Amino acid sequence: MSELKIFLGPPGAGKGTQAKKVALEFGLAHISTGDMLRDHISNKTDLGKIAKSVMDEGKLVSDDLVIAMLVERLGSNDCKKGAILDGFPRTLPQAKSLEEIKNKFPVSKVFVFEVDEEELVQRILLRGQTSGRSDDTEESIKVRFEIYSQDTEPLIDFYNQQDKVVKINAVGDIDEIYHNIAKHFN
Ligand code: B4P
Repeated sequence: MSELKIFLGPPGAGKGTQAKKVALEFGLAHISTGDMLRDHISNKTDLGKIAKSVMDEGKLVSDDLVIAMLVERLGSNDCKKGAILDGFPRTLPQAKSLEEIKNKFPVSKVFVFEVDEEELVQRILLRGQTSGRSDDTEESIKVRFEIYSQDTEPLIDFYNQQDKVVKINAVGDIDEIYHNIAKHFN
């Protein structure tokens, strides 16, 4: 069985920053649906063409497309030792899609990144100055926050009911946050 660990939190909470470090240290696959979609956009695939405008507006790419992309990715060899899901699931249907494959890929823990909104806006606008990410704009950030509270935040309850949630204070020193996460891995 290949256990999945989910990194869940608002846009700019540092899920990607921490997922990269943890995956490297513990030899797990790092699956960022945001990075995968951005690769599709750069490679001008059919999926990339659909995703581009949706992502620029700060909205979510449709569940069907993202779930199919994720399930295909889990079939890769590097996921056999387990994977960190960075930015998936973001909706209840996406979470339920993981329930359907739980015999092979059980979710063992869900790390919920907590950061206040003011800090998040500052981080994303700062990233926007260097990343070239076309969704790091004030307009898009507003939509992304709304969607997070409407579609993604309810997942915290969903996983709380399964007793899988680990809350992480994701403000402060990146290495300190990393250690608080890493102590839950073995
Ligand atoms: P993502 O790529 O997941 O983008 P994100 O939520 O903004 O990033 P993250 O929280 O990983 O922040 P990061 O580590 O970079 O999604 C982008 C878009 O893709 C979505 O809006 C959606 O359209 C689409 N998408 C993705 N997954 C989807 C899904 N499952 N379903 C449908 N659509 C989907 O950190 C942010 C910044 O903060 C960085 O600049 C970092 O350097 C900085 N930072 C990190 N930790 C810090 C700290 N402790 N202190 C100060 N700064 C810090």
